[in-house]
Amino acid sequence: MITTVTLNASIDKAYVMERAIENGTVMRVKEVRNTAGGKGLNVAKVARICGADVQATGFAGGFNGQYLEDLARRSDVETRFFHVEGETRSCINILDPKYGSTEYLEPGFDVKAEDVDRFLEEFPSIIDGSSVVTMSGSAPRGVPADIYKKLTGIMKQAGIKVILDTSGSYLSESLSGCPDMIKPNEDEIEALLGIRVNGYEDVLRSAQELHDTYQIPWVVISLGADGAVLACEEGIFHGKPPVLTPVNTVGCGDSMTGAFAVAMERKMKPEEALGYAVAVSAASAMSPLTGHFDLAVYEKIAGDVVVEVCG
Ligand code: TA6
Repeated sequence: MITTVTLNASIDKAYVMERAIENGTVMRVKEVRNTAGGKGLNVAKVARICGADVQATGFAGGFNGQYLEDLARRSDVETRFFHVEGETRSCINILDPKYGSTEYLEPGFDVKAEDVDRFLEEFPSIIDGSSVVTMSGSAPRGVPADIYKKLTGIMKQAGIKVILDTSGSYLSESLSGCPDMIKPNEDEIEALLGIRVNGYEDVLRSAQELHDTYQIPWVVISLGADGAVLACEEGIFHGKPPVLTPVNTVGCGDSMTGAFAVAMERKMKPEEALGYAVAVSAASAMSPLTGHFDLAVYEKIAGDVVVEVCG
């Protein structure tokens, strides 16, 4: 079973607009799509479509929290959220013909120190039976920056594989906990290493440096339409999808994380895992729904994904 951790879960609301948004005016939304969101829920939904057994945990609250869990269960994802005071946030993704996707991410509720402590106490039983745990996205106010490092320590003790996809101090404070995989994007690499990433060679060098410095087995750098680079013990690989015209790229990084979790659970070799994750992520870009892909679209794309040896 794969468990996904979403400390700052969200009701993701996609607004499909008839025409370009005009600030300062009244805009009528053509279609609203509500999905269980927050990066970890997108990871969970995609891992489920890949065929894994999945449960989602994290913090949720209020009526929105109940709605979030109901939405997750409608995607066949079991839920074991830790309920706190306050209402689970919403994240708005406005899709319009001129600007594409514009996201408004609410900060979420405040979490009390005692709730963080109780979640840590319950965490070993929550993840019991999991082979892989993913931890994704931001954390609500009140959650300490080293939370992911603490959670990683619990999982390492239980012999469970850990995939971490976050940013800022939540990422930098967690690397010494040595997760099995991280998936920073180029901006997160620059913040982590204090450098400018100018071009492909810098991406390869940064991935290798993070792998060597922190002994993280799989360092994945997502490159959007150019796929992703993976630095690991076996070398550096680049997985490239075919050229596509995306429908909705929000959550594609989360889809990649979900596919890597499935690949890890199925004990795929690095190159196979990279090709699989790049194909799933590309297929999710062809879906109007966040954290979703069509298996038939994946089948069409998978054969055209190229995995190159870079080093
Ligand atoms: O990656 C897309 C997304 O998961 C959206 O669906 C929205 O939930 C947002 O990211 C949340 O990001 P955060 O970093 O605040 O967890």
